[in-house]
Amino acid sequence: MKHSLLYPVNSASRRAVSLDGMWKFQFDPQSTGLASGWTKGLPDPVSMPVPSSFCDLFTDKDSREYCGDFWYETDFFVPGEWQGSDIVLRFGSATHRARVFVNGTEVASHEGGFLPFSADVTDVVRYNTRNRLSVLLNNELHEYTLPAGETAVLKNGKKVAAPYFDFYNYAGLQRPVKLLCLPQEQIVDFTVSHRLCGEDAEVDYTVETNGSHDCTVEVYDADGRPVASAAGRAGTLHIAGARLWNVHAAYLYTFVVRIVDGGRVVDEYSEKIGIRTFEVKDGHFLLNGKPIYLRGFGKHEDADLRGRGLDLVTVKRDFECMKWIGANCFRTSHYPYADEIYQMADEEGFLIIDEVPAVGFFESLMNFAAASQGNGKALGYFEKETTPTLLENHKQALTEMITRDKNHASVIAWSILNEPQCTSEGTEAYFKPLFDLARELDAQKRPRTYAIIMHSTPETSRGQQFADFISLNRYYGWYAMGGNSISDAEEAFREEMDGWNQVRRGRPVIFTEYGADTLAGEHKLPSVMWSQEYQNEYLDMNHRVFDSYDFVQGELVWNFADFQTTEGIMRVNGNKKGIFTRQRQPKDAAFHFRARWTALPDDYKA
Ligand code: GCB
Repeated sequence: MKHSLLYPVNSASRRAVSLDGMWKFQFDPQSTGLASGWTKGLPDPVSMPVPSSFCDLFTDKDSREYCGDFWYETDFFVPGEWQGSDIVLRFGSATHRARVFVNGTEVASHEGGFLPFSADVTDVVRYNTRNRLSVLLNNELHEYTLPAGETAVLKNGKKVAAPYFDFYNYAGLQRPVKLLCLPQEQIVDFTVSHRLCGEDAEVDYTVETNGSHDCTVEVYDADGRPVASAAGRAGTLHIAGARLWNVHAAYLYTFVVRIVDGGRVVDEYSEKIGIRTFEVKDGHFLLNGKPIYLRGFGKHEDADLRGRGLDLVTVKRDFECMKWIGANCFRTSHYPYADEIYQMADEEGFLIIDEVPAVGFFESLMNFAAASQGNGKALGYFEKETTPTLLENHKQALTEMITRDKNHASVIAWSILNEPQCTSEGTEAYFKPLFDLARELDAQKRPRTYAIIMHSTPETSRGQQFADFISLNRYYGWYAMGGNSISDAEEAFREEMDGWNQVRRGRPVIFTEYGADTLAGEHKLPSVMWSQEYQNEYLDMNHRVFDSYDFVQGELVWNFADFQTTEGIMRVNGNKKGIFTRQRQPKDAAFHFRARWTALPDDYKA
């Protein structure tokens, strides 16, 4: 049976219990735990909070940098009154891959560290008593996994992660874990797409179940008043005088989906959904038919101590900072974020470009930097022996992301890769099936894009033809022609933009990255690179270029906040391109952006 990616809810027929808290944890460097019976109990565990990355909690370097197999363990109670129902464990994610055991029996495995999966444990749990849950995780990187990298072995025998990407390889149970009790006949999936008809809206829906009984859907407004209903597994809901979901003015309806057997409710699931349309038309993004200029950030799930662990305090602060600065959009660079972040974006009226963890697809080591310098290394990535495996993993992650996120009003586009090698022969054969798959899976037919690296130009990119809008990562004035050469940078930038205008075929262009590393507190007059003053000069130059091309329809600066990376000569304890510090306090540039973004009209360049 297809595993449901529906968000866990409590309802007349469903129970969801959080298993978050302090678990047990142990490294397994020789990968002998399974054979040694660790599913019967970890021999020498330490305590470990869930959700969190494990890395930054330790005080020794070997533990922080640990790469290989590691175990989490807890126990959970299953009430006797749940007998006869389906008992399911739901992991918000497990990075990067996991095998799950209950009372010693393997119940699930999953590849990919940024999307949910579940395990049906009905046949292995014991009722009215505690059950042991053991999870064997692994955080190694390979050239055929998402994200991509290598696993090296030091002379002392320890494995180390060598990411092909510029963020720390945080791992662990980084998102909530839940125990679910579901009816045997259950709703597996629910999908909506919207049409506006004058003052009204029509919502086409489909319900997928694992049984044969009929379904109903009811829609309630924010005050709990019923506004529409329909019966059947597919149909159309007519909402008279619909209140539309909008940027910074979100409005959410509650959709209640039921499986019914005569008058009996077999299963009930509910979801808050905003009604809106989004499309690319005549060189513009149209939200509910009106032009919208995108402004905001590339982000990371990244914070002190918890690493990539979901932390609602950080999530709340991030949204407050984004509202304060006048942003309306962010990209989930470079992986799908926790469910709860999309729910918050739905509530707050933010637009999301949702990105699958396809990052590091370049043939070189510190590849995001090497590649942008065109340093002569072989660049082909999609012509390898491992490419078919990579493509299968990529399709799986894309399918899971779209299945999970398709009903969010906040999600306006799919980003299918970040900075892939896209100039060599294998590009078309690799890209086409993925772009086709995204179109096929998404009932709302959201536009598809991918973030194009500096090295791929209008003349050389073989991938851009597939994108519904063009997304550029550009660092003129930072990685190229920085500091006193910034006037050359501007000239070269404009030349490239003229080139994109030649090939864009009416499509809008946005910047999914531009930015300059800046140390909070570093000042210098006149400016030098890394100072607050240079960050502002760099931004002024970039914005001058954006403002002079009408086809530029969005600017997402890199990055919302400083974030952790692997140590090395390119980074000072992390990437410092944040407009906010890692502690979410403003650098000077934050005030610069606030002045610009709060003054730009929503329909700038309409
Ligand atoms: C990029 C990458 C991003 C890096 C950024 C940088 O092009 O997409 O992951 O962090 O550049 O700061 O170099």
